[in-house]
Amino acid sequence: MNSQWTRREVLRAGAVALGAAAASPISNAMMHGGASGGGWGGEDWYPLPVPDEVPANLPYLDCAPALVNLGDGQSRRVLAYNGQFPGPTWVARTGDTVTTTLRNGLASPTITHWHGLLVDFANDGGPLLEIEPGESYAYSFPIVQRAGLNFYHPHPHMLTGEQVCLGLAGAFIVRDSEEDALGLPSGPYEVPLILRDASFDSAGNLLYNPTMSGFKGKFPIVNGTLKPMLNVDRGVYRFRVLNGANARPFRLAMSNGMAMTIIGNDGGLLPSPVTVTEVLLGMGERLDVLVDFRSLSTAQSITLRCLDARWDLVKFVGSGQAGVSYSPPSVLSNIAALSGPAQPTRTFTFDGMSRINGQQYDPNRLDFTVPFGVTERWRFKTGGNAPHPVHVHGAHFKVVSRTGGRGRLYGWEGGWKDTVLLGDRETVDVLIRFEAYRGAYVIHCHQLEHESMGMMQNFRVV
Ligand SMILES: [Cu+2]
Repeated sequence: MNSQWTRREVLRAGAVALGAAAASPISNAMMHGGASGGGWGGEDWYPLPVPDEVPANLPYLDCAPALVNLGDGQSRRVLAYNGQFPGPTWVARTGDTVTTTLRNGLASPTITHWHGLLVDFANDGGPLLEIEPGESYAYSFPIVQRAGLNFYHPHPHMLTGEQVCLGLAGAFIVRDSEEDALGLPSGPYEVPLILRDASFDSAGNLLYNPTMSGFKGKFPIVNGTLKPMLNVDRGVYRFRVLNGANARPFRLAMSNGMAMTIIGNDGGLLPSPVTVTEVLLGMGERLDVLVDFRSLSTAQSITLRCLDARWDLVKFVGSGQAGVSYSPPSVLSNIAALSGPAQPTRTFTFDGMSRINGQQYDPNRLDFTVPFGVTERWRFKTGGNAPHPVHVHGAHFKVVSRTGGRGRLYGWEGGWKDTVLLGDRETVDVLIRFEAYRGAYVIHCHQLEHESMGMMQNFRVV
């Protein structure tokens, strides 16, 4: 074990805070539980910000400590992409070429992975490509997939959980003509909601203090703001929802029980809209959701909640202004069928908190090879310590069955996925075919403490 590994294990073993350089007393609301920490309700709400948008060609993507305001006016220390928390939202189209240079202004190795984007090994930002402090890494890749919401975040060996928790994460939106043709709500009526949780040290800075069940923050944060509120017009909104938490699934519902219409997930549009009153979103998963506020009267408010944490995530307040009407068509996208083997080609058991098929990740070990262009059936199983959101780099997949545990698939798990939630005692089968690139990729648990502790394997598409 070299000294770098030893240092990482030390980092991993204890709480990591970002120092007291920006010392400012934590607010009374925080110290006394406020509304965010203790359940429904609350007093102070702050405007929901929307991250800045950047194009495919961005000269630099800087990772560095920064001071940010989470809405309550305090200056708090985080790790940020280009000084922003969350990082800027990339917006690009199918066929565009993404170019940027990542610059590591952190005190530890990092690399940025484009979760959900189909890119070659050199651009995938996996743990084999990490760079040291002060180094940079040039990315250049075409967008070869359809529209959808993706997720960029660090992926260095054993440090992903810490760096994401301390603030490095952002959204990457791909658009295409198929999506354009639907005429979905846009402009102010299309709003990203990047969900996560957070804890703070005594100076109010972001704190990484995972426990045996992973990092569970005391407060929800949406788009980098505590207790955000959004004034909404009487119309339909399109929310692009990303679960950017380390270890917390969100069970989403509106406070008045109203329906939400899910039109897309990790891999873009669903075949057809799915109407729900609640939806469980695992770490790393995304949703494209329409919410109809046409019946919300002026100054009336409802919230988007996490039922499990008993948190109000975002408060929506009726503006009284007219918005847009929108009803999705019954067919959103013609998604080609994918047929494959009836029996599993490979089985992956997610064991304990740090192993797949009994082994912890070794960056120097190749765990398996996959033939290019061949449809395989992969089976994911676990004996416990779930939820394990299983994420595969290099291809999207179709979820075909879930047995044990919840014992069913959900409508929002249709279409194409890159992350699927594996619950206790569950067995989930997916059909997957690597047809974008040959090369080295990883499969891992997106409970980021599990990943950082070794619940990951290397494979090569050949
Ligand atoms: Cu896991």
